[in-house]
Amino acid sequence: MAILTVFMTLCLIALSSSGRFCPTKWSKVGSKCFKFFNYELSWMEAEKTCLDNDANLASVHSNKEGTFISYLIESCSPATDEVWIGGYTVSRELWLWSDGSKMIYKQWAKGEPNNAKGNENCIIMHTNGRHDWNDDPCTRKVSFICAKNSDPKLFNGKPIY
Ligand code: MAN
Ligand code: CA
Repeated sequence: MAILTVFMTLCLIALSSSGRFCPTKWSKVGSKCFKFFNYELSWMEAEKTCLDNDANLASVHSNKEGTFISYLIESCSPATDEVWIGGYTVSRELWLWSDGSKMIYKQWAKGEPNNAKGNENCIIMHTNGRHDWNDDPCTRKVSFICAKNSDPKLFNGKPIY
């Protein structure tokens, strides 16, 4: 019995470090784990909360990821219609992802990004049947979605020696 328990524990450790699973309360799509945080923070505070969870605000690289995030939020909180994702800019010439990945796929809503208030340097994603983006002031308090790699060996830019 004891041997079986040890074997099963080792097996579980091997499987979870192989990236087959996400931690409890995180949902897996492809190689990534997502978690919706159902309270409102500024973009910066939201990113800090993701970092505290070994994650970043979510980067979105495909229609599939956008649709999934929108669906996840809708099922957790139907009243939520926008969330922070990890997109931001410093110069307005270049949009960046806080996890360091390259922003190639873009899903701007019609007329966006418009920098309407002159300081719209962070990206919110509309939810509730949509998953298009708007640039908005980073100081706005909005709920948010964090993401991390399901395989800890691929963890967000952290070197492996
Ligand atoms: C508000 C803000 C802007 C956005 C417009 C779209 O003014 O959320 O960021 O561009 O609405 O109408
Ligand atoms: Ca805008």
